Amino acid sequence: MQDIVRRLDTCRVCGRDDWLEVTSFGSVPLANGFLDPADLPAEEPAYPVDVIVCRNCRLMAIRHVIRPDVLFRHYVYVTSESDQMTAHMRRIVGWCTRRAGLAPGELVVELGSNVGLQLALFQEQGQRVVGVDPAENLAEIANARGVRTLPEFFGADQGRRIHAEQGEAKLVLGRQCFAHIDDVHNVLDGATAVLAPDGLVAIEVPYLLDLLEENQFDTIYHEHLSYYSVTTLAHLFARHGLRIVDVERAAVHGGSIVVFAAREGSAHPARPSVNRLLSLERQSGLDSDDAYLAFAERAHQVIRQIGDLVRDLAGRGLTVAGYGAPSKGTTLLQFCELGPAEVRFCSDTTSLKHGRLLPGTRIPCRSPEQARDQQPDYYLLLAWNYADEIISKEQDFLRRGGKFIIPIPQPRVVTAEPVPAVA
Ligand code: JHZ
Ligand code: ZN
Repeated sequence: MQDIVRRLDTCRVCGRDDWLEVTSFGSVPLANGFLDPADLPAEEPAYPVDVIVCRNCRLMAIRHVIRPDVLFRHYVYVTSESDQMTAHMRRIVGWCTRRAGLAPGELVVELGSNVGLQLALFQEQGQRVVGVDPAENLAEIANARGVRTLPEFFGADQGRRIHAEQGEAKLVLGRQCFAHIDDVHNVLDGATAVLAPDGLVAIEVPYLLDLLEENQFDTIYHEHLSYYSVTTLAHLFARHGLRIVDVERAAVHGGSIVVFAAREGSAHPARPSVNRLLSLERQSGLDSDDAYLAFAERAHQVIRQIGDLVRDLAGRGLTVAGYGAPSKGTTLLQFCELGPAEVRFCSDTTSLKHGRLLPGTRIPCRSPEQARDQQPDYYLLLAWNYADEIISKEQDFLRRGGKFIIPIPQPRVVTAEPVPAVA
């Protein structure tokens, strides 16, 4: 059996080994390694979170790569059915349909398709779909809802097999999974094996520029192997005969990009968005070391500020709980060294997490119904990417005097809007 962790020595995009060592966030257990209180390990394995940047292609990455089956064969992250995510998934269908000229009966292949919510929307408008997702528990749910899903890691073999069985795909989509992939060349070989000559590859990743500018240090954990800019993706795609023809920015997951790529020789024209973002990245200094080093400094400062704020509140006898138990939240709590003494519990809507303890910190995770009986003075908003939606649905909590702490870009407290005085 292969070791659980490997060191990234050469860049997974360009193959060079000229790394800038940006920072280390220490060693922590895996962000989605929720624990069963009836079967607690004496010790949880912890792995370093060390951030590096390739000086050649500017890929930002973490040094320690966990074997993918350990992370993804059984997975607790289920695509959110929140209003924001549902609207985004509908927008994705519109963007892809227009750009790829998708007609009924044509094939859409999605990698990392989770429980099949995105593909179901393509199916609704008449496309044939195949999902590929290594999480056996999630593929089963997708198949049960009628979205054909192979419980596998997508790669060259899968691309060729789908092509042989289903013909060419007009669209190969990968939403929020590409940053999890170590052997990106194998995955792009799979994509080009099944892609129609005039088809499009659409990849959605969290945007490196947003991560750096918004101090999103908590999105750096073992599942996220790579942190991409358009510059680096263009470099990567070019190695596979693909060129980026368009980019959309989207607010999901704290700021993401959806990059559309076509075959070199195809007729898809490149839209102005591509050059616009490439120059924005240059202007923002992504091609220099400073942008990354300055981010690291800010990140450590924010980690200290969040820890101090929460410890101070808990020390004054106020109760604090986590709102959401996202991967980035379990990460944030670990980096800030906050445990059950400071954060009593986390409330989360995902049933797979209920009754479990958060990895590392061992803070209990409860359902929102259970949490309602013991509302804290402060909710630390760990699912900050859903801040607007959550704050608007938790107006009662705020009206009763409850407060939210939004941790990034800098921790700030949100209270109820003062009620305007009646004249
Ligand atoms: P959410 C996941 O990150 C993991 P996470 C993964 N590695 C990745 O790359 C990104 O997604 C894209 C809960 N919640 O979506 C549900 C509430 O409790 O930000 C979720 O557990 N109440 C694949 O895990 C969590 O918050 C609510 O009202 O950081 C949000 O997790 C809402 C809206 C959410 O993903
Ligand atoms: Zn590189």
